[in-house]
Amino acid sequence: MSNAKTLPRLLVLGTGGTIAGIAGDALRHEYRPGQIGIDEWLEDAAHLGMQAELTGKQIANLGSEDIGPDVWRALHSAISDAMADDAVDGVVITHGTDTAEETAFLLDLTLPATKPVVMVGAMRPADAVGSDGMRNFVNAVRVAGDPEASGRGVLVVMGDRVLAARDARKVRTRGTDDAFRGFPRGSVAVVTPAALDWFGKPWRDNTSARYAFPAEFPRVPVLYATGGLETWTAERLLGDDIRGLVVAGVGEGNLPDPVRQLLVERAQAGLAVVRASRVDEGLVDREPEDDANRFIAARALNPQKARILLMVLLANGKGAPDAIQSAFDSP
Ligand code: DAS
Repeated sequence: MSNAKTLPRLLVLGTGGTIAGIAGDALRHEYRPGQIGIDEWLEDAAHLGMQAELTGKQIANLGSEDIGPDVWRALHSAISDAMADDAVDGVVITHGTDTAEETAFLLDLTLPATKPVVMVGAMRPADAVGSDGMRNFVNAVRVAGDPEASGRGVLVVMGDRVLAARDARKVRTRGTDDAFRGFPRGSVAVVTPAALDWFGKPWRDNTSARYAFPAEFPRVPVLYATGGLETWTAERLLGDDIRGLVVAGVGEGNLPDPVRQLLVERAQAGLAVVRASRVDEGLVDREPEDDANRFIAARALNPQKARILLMVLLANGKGAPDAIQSAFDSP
């Protein structure tokens, strides 16, 4: 991190999303994500007087619903280089909100925590009435420029809140100040363009990544449980080529018994099965039958982030239930 006299030097990686989107008119008739390039964005931001030196790099310009392994890999590579570059003090990633929690968590698992990495998005396009993107971006720059932001893994800045990647969730499809929440831990800081207040000390000291970035992402589908769920739905997912399965269970990760029995057979034959919950703030703890069933409890991770963690674990050769469970247990 540069000393107090010089401005922090931040790499800004653009991937698209609504923050780089345009509405076309106040009624959002022609809304399209990923229309503004990162260099244009930084030019628009230059007059705001942010206390940082910003360098842009366009990684992609997509709605985040279209972001997957290719963009994840490009982001991971660019941030890994930045982590090793003494001329870079921190990284900001502009990203769509729809899958921000998945990208942020994947990077949190596969990067060292030695420099600030801050993801930021927007709920309204840049030209919409009441657009939130530039405020969120200025907040993200303030966070990424603070040495205190190191040692916290990847952070997500939305709506004046700073969330840890493991906790961050998009909880509303509309609205700007409460679209993202942290679960089970709430905000780890509050931020405005004028002030940044941390709650508590950094919690990560790993100078190297906890897991290697997957060379290939194993196939891990999510089975969404509903009332009256029948086994045929699960059977469609249980192809021979899948390595794991995440259940978005009803309640605390529950399933109709015939479906549960089908998954028990596959789990006992070696498939990694994680019980998560479709309930928004749903904690899923181990139950006595999990040992015999060879199931794993997702604890505080929602289904989409449980899938990210399970893919990373399987790609890193951690397929035994107890190794998987301890990774889900440790924040
Ligand atoms: N267009 C969606 C996305 O890119 C929404 C957004 O960014 O807010 O995630």
